[in-house]
Amino acid sequence: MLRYVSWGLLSALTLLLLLLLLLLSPARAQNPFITSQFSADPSARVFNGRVYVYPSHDIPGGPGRGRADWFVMEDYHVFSSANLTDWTDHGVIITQNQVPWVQPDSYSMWAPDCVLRRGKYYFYFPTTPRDTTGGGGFRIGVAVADQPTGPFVPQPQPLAGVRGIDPNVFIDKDGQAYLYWSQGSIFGAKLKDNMLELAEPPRTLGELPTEGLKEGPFLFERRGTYYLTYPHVAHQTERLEYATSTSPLGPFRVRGVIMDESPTGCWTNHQSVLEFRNQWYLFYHHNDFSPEFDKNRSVRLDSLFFEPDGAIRKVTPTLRGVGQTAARQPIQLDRYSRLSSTDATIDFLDPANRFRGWKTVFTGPQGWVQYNAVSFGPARPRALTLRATAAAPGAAVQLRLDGPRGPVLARVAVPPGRGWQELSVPLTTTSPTGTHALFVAPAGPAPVEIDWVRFE
Ligand code: FUB
Repeated sequence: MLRYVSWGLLSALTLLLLLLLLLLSPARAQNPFITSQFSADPSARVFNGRVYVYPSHDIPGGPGRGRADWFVMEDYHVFSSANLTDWTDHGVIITQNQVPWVQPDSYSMWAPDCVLRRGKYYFYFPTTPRDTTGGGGFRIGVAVADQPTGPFVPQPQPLAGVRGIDPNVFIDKDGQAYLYWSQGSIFGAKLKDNMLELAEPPRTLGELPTEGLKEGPFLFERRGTYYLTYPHVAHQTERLEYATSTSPLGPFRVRGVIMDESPTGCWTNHQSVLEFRNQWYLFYHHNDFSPEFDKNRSVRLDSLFFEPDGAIRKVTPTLRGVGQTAARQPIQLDRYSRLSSTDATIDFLDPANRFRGWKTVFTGPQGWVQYNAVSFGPARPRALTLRATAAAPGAAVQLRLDGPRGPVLARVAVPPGRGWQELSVPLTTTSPTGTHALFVAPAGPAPVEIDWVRFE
């Protein structure tokens, strides 16, 4: 009897553990860094030494679910990471049909923000109200929690005196909090101490470009300079720009471009800027999982640097993202640092389920891919496993350390016609420690596709 009870208990515990693991499943590193769903408009914050990202959550529209050709967003998730590499999805924190003042079928939960003030987390979000007396359009609501992951309790009414989207809250060194938002232009006002009311009438931050849409304000302070960052349509689509001031509400001086327009035409971009462990980062979005429809976006992050005079150095978007990748985890070469311009391409692993990620395809002998900052640690690996597929005989792959002339780590033959295979080979005598780049190229005449490589 006891044996049955223990088995029953054990199975229940195992199920619980599996459910927990599923809920807290880490996303993959590199860009985009959330790979289980669409995500946009990332507001990144450090709370208690951990990075939290509050993005919008794009979903595909359809009958009874918003407009198929527009942004469709019904809820918000929060994600967190201790190292900017492994991300945990903490699940839904606010849903459109659980906020009293929100039109429950509006699917317009746009770009949010969250700040910590005296032990409480204040989550600001823009969406469509039920009550449109006094004018239509977006209102901004607040929900309050004791933890960064919630549960968040929404206020019964949206913020009085505020109409628009893309709320951002900045708390200055003296404790004064400011709310910024947009509606064509960018507005700002002091918040009362309760974080739930404006302390003064809003003002337009008027020294910004007058032509072209501006939205998505995000303000931060560094060494006494207040940086107001914002997407702006200067030409065709949004690019990220910034202006600086010596005070949170200006006057601002336009300083330049942080990130150029998307090379592939994603119309929106939306940023936040964060310092974490003495390095600055730019969080932004692109439409990686949905190249043909730019209203299903994905959040990314890259390092950001300042010039000696305080100017922001323009950020070039990368797939590699930030940080080191552990050699003993699958290394996604398709999030490369460099890719040859001939005989190599990146494609979805499964076009029917793009969230399964990408593969590197070598179509000819000139192809190669380089992946930087792989961390081997102090213990030397002995073997390499490669997940690959080849259709024709003669396919093989060679891995080198550091670059095209670096020492060869392994050569792996890929047997044809067997679909995706995990192939393990011992490493050559050059088995590395420390941090290195990997350089991977075909070593045979036949085309070959690689999902990932991993060291053991
Ligand atoms: O995500 C919906 C809207 O697109 C945001 O509110 C804007 O900033 C733009 O990213």
